[in-house]
Amino acid sequence: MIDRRHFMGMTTGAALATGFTLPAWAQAKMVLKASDVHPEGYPTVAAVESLGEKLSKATGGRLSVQMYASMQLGGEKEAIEQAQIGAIAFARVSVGVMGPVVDDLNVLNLPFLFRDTKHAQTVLDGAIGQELLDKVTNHPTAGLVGLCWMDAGARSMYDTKRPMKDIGDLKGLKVRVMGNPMFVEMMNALGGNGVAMGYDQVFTALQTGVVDGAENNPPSFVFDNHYQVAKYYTLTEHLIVPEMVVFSKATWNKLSKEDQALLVKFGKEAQAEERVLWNVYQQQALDKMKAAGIVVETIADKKPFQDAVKPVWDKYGPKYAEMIKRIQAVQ
Ligand code: GTR
Repeated sequence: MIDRRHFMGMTTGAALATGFTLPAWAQAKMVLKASDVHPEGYPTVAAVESLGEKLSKATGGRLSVQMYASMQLGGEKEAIEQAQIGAIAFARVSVGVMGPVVDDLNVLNLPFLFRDTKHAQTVLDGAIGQELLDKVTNHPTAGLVGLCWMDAGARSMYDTKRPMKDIGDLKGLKVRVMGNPMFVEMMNALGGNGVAMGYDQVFTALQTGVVDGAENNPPSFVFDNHYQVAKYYTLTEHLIVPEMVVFSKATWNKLSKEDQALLVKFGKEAQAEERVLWNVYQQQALDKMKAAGIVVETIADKKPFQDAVKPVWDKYGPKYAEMIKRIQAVQ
């Protein structure tokens, strides 16, 4: 039986300093802020909001989630930084931008690593997925907890200039990539000019001609409105980059073990929920592209693209050789 008087007047900070975890009834209300670059209704946003509702319910409203969608708090680099200092709790970001923070994740950013999206899902749902989440949590300086994965399909090229029928059509195009040197090198190896830039700047850059194109999955292309300025979409499917929900370690350490366990549980559920929503959104995006008259090119033979990115594999592959082998072995 816990004696309430024992905890009376003890601040959360004091309790932590003495190694105590305050019982649930004595813990302060917390509004956990979450950031996502995508708008309301997008699968990742909806899944984190659903996690928040469950958390509120399970804690009688003591813990809740406030979602800041549509880049209200900036791009993904900003979200990661805000989570690191504890200004926000949840950052839903791409592994593309997490790679430079937690090097072990960069293996997932190798072009054409996964055979298809199903392969990526099986890897992330299994032991490797958990191991890589733990790499985030146990990283000595990242200041983040790897909570769960989110699907993001496959990324393809799009541009404002011309239909891309084969790899030669990429020549000379300035193509925006995520802020990670690996992607700049990938784009240059493919014949384009890779320009790294935050997601929050992409629409304007396409509109003003700062870049000629970008690459992303159909839902991002459509629901973040890039399709209004880039009319040519080419199914290169060169990257299957998963996404993550990372949680601020500064905030995590203020939570009781019970609350942390709730977050882990609801995180896993959010991962599954997002996948279902993703499939629906992916189809909606393709339908919307068609209705908007977007020229969609399919690439029958991806081999020239796969061959072209060999320098990226030569440079980064050896470092991740063991993990690559394990990933490739997953059926
Ligand atoms: C989207 C992804 C975002 C962001 C964006 C980008 O597919 O959902 O997290 O990484 O791509 O290209 O920056």
